[in-house]
Amino acid sequence: MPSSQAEPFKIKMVEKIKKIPRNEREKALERAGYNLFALNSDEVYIDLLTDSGTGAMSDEQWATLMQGDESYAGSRSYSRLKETGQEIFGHRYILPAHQGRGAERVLFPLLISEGQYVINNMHFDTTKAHVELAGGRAKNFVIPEAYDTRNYHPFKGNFDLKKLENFLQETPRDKIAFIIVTVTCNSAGGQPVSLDNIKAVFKLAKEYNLRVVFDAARFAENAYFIKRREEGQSRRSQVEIAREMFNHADAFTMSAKKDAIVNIGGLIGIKDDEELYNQVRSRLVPLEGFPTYGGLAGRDMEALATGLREGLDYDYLKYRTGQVEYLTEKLRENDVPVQYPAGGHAVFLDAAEILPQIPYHQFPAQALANALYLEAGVRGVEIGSFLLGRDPETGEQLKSPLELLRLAIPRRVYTNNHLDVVAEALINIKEYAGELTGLKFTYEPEVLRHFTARLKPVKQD
Ligand code: P70
Repeated sequence: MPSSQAEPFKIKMVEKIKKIPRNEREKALERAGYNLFALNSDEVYIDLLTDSGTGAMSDEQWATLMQGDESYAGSRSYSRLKETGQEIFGHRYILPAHQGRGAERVLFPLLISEGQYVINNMHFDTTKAHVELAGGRAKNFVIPEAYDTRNYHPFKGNFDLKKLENFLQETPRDKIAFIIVTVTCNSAGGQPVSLDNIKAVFKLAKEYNLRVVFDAARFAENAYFIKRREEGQSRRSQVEIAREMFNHADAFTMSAKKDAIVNIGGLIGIKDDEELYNQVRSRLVPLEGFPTYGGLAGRDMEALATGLREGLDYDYLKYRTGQVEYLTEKLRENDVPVQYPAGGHAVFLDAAEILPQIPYHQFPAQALANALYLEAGVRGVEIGSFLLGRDPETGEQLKSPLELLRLAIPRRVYTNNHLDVVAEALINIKEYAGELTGLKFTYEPEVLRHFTARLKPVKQD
């Protein structure tokens, strides 16, 4: 964000943060088994672990919170959420869920039979887990440019349409469950999908009689990028663009903890398929709750309805994406390799380039995450081979095509001064990057190891 542009808000309430001394950070990291998920938040100075549920609500959201209708059935707050959702997304059926993965757990098993493929530009890890839990096989079709961090492409979240079409041609229809479009594409670096690409995927899906489901956590950031980067879209509003995006989806699941700027919440949308809606509603009851609350308090639904609109505000989106761009450009100016161009919610550092001496099976991005914590008390998250895990059949460590350290920026929480601290720390680390070493397991759980594994630096043998 250029310095001439200030935040489109003023601050009414603050939360104290503190940087503990370096020797305490060293002790904390060792105690955490070199896994930043195990740190206490008080041990973190600037927390860029995730942009999920970590945003700052507005005064308006806090005000609507007081109006929550906590009725079990027929809550007024649900009606307001439903009407807001219908208006924004143009989908007839809108149901609440406690968060994104709750929505996935309700919808996916209805659409997947054992052994069927689920196609995505790039699955996010919990989404992949729910596809697999429902018996599906996750396949990614993102364009190859997504894996080339150095070179510009305006829509690195796009599907490789040729590859997708070939796959659809070669694979019997009954072997494919449906197509997911993740907007923006988190694992590729918060990279957007163009409207043209969304339309082409939808058209192909219809030719092959397949449903399209959006994984819509960061839909507003995607709409804004379409406005800014796609030819012929600059004069349209992000609201209009979002509406057109969702017109090319049969359904969506959404973690509202991102672009709807709430601390908890999720949604399921179904465009017009009444039969699917009835099935979803029936499953919602035992899994999430009665359809007019879906695992949320009435007040949560109020904040969510208000947040959906705020997340689509032009000034807000300009500031939001501008802040991510600010850190990205600052790092690029100092030759710190990052996914380029900037994505919507996070800066992704190319750890394979920064730490070429660390092989993938010693997790270069985790080593960089630890170095950043020690240097400045900043917490990021590894998105690479540590997250990817092992081949379920051979037990071999898989090699991720990218070894990224993600620094996710919570919404409306940190100022650019905080981001300057982050940039400075990374520029310092560059000076001694050659001395950093990889990590190995001291405890490796079988499922979702990323969250609870314990590690130690290889040099400590
Ligand atoms: C993140 C969080 C969640 C997510 C998502 C997409 C595209 C569904 C979900 C699930 C998760 C996370 C990762 C690392 C550290 C902390 C948290 N993404 N689809 O930060 O939604 O969390 O509400 O169940 O990105 O990217 P939910």
